[in-house]
Parts: sequence; structure tokens; C-alpha cells
Amino acid sequence: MSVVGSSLSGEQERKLLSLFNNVRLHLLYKASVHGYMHQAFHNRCDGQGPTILVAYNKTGFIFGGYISKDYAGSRIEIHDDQAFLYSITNQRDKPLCVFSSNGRYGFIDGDYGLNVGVLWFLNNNTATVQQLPGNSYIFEPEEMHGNDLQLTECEVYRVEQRGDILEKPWRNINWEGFSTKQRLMDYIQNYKPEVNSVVQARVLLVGPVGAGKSSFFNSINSVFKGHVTGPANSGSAGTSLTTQFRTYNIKAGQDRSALPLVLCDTMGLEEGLGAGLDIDDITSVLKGHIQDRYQFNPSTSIQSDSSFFCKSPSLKDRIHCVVYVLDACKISLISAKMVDKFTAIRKIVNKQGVPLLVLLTKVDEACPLVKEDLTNIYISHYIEKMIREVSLCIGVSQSCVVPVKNYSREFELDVNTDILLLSAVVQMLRYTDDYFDDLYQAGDQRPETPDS
Ligand SMILES: Nc1nc2c(ncn2[C@@H]2O[C@H](COP(=O)(O)OP(=O)(O)OP(=O)(O)O)[C@@H](O)[C@H]2O)c(=O)[nH]1
Ligand SMILES: [Mg+2]
Repeated sequence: MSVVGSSLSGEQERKLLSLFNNVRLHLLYKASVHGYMHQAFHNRCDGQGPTILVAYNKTGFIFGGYISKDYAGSRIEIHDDQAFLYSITNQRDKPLCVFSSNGRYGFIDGDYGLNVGVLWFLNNNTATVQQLPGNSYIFEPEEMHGNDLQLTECEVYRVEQRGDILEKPWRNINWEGFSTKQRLMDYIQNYKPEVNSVVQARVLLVGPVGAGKSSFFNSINSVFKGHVTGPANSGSAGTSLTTQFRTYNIKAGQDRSALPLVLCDTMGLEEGLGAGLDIDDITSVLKGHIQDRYQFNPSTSIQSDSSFFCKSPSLKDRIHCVVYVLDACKISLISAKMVDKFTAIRKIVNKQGVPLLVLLTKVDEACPLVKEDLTNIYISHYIEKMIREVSLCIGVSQSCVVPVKNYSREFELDVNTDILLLSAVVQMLRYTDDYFDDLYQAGDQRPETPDS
């Protein structure tokens, strides 16, 4: 989220946007905040793709240059046939727009401020523009800047194609900050499974190594704790960092009582046979046979004589909702072997009549728009496309795919991150209700036989 505001009025922005076809502007740099300094300018604007510089003077001119290529401070002249200089005033309805006189010139990618042809902004780290001799861009100085080269402000915006952004969000979410967060927390804290013998929904997290299973528990735990914590081991390693079956309670409220939710963390799935979580162990977990802290063994499944094997589990020990955790950055890299594994797990899950949800993690790393502002998640064309791909790959409807950003390197909570995380939990609880509904349809009191 951009905390630094634009100095453009609505009318000025409209005029500026009329220079382009269907774009939006994202403020990168504002001299009055970041300093009239080349270094500050380059720190914020290098490598950002197409940008427009917007300079303001006391005479009332708004002028600057658009370049379609990256700034990099390479000190060379960049050929950019889309670069132009422009000027906006209250007196003119339409902006003045000047392209290079020979159609070839672009800008100088200096390690100083922007130099588009004959205009050199942020000259000598000052709030000035220098008009250089030359005829690479031809215009009347009076029309461009009213001969006033002293700046009152200077901004640079990234020019984003609207194609990256959807006109309407593909899913509705209320980003109303703390009230939404509190409402979601209340929903979770007050949730009651529809079956008397069960007080906590048991949700199983499964997915490839490093997908963010443990981080999801850590993140939810953090939200209810009020600061970022990390009791479950998370990190990066070639093989699964989590090797035990863990059933995590989350404490909440003044009295720190356990939430009506248990998140069950598992070892990561791996492609090969005898590597990662054993599929037969998933069946045992679903049926409630495996107890907390069981050490998974990739080469063999749990034996019924193990001290961690619960011989006669009841409904409360069984899994009520399965969540596939997938890394958004790796969707296109999922191998056929891994898809086969997902399919095999799905068959087992379906057989047990347990609902399945997909949690798409690391959306911040997958999409720059989302990294910059999490509330862009449901207008990101890229994430929407990814959700469609995931739904096809896993064979679930798109409504079963929930994107989240886990806490990974932060110290402090962020309300939008929390809202997305909590919304995912609410979905899990709703799916859990479906499970109980299905088990206990009116007049169909199914017995609690774990092996059914
Ligand atoms: N940027 C970002 N990083 C994440 C996110 N979720 C997890 N990570 C990082 O991804 C790495 C792996 O996360 P884990 O939670 O350990 O993954 P896991 O699925 O439990 O992995 P195993 O236990 O090894 O199977 C860690 O370095 C996390 O900090 C996310 O949403 N965004
Ligand atoms: Mg883990």
C-alpha cells in the first residue's frame, strides 16, 4: 500500500492518463518525501519498467517525461521510440505531447536524475530542471514549462497496463481493517461443530515440501497471539523440515482457551516412492489412528502396534477437512508424478467423505502487484489465472482454492494479511460443517465407525 500520496488532482490525473491507453499509475518516488537526490530517485525507480516523471512548478505547469524502458543507471543512451515529453496546464484541455524529432532518441540512463532529450530533471540533486541545448525533442519552452525551471514537487509513477488488473474483483472480500479482522476472529472463536461429541474441527494440512504448511499454523497462531510467533519449525531444506505428525491447538481470548480448531501438520510430500509423507499414513491420519508427535517414516507406514497408533478413534479424532497447501510460485513446476500423488490422495480423501480445500501460499512472491499491496489479490489477473490452473490441476472447483500470504519474515502483524488468513480458516470451518452435515443428514444417523 502506498502511504505516500500523489499531488495530482483528479482532473490532472485524468489529463495525464489520456496520454495512454488503459493504464493505471503507481507512485514510486516523491521528491518532497524521499529527497531531491539522484540516489533516492534510482533506489525507487530503477528496474520498474515503464515510468512517467511528473514535475510541478509554481507557474502551474505539470510536465515531465515518459519512458517505456527501465532506468538502471547504466550511463548510456537508451533507444526508446515510445518515450515522450509532455506538459499539462489548466489553460489547455489536452496535454502537450512531444516525441523525439527523429523517432529514435529515447533518454539517457544516467546515474543522475531523468534526462529525456533536452530536459534534465533533478539536476545536481536540486529541485530544478535544466534545459539543455539540442533538437532531439522540439518544443517551445514557454509551452512546456512556462520558462519556470524551479520545481515545487517531482514524482515518478510506474505506468501499469490495466490488463494486469481486473476491472472487478473475482472474489469479494471486505478489507475494512480491524472490524473485519475482529468479526472473523469472533466467528472462529465462537464456532461450534454441529456434532455434540466433537468440540474442535480437525483440519489436516498436506502438500509438497516447503509449501508453507507449518507457516500457515504459525501465522494463524500469530494472529490470535497478537504478534508473529513461530512454534512450528518452518524454513527451507531439500527434504521436509517437518518430520512428525503434529496436532496444534491455538489459544485465544483473555482466558487463552483453545480455539475450536486443531491444525494438523504433516511431513511434506515428495515425488518419489519411499520419499516424503507415505500415502498410507494419510489414510491412517484421516481415520484418526495417528497421534500427536508420531515420527513419520517415508519408507513404511505406521504399524498398528506403534505406541502412536490409536486403535479405536472416535469422530473427534478423525480429520474433518483436508487442506492441500500449494506454493503459488511453483504451480507451473508441479511434475506429473506429484499430480499423480495428489490424485491418489484425493481418491482416499473422497472415499472418506472428507471435504477438500486448496490453500495457495506465497501469493506475495508470485505476483508483484500483491507483494506491493495484498488488497490487490482479488484484482490480480495473474492470481486469478493461477487459481484457474490450480483448480484444473487438482480437480476441484475454483471456489475451493483460497489464496493466502503467510508470515515469513515479519515481526509485526498486518491487518490485511490477517484478514486473508482468517478468511481461509473460516472457509475451513464451513467445509467442516459440510462434513458433519453429510455424516448426519436428517434421518440418516450414521454410526461413528472409523473404518466406514
Ligand atoms: N513470502 C512467503 N514465504 C512463505 C510463505 N509461506 C511460507 N513461506 C516460506 O516458505 C518456507 C517454507 O515454509 P514451511 O512452512 O516450512 O513449509 P512446509 O510446507 O511446512 O515445509 P516442510 O515441513 O519442509 O514440508 C519458509 O522459509 C517460509 O518462511 C508465504 O506465504 N509467503
Ligand atoms: Mg513443515
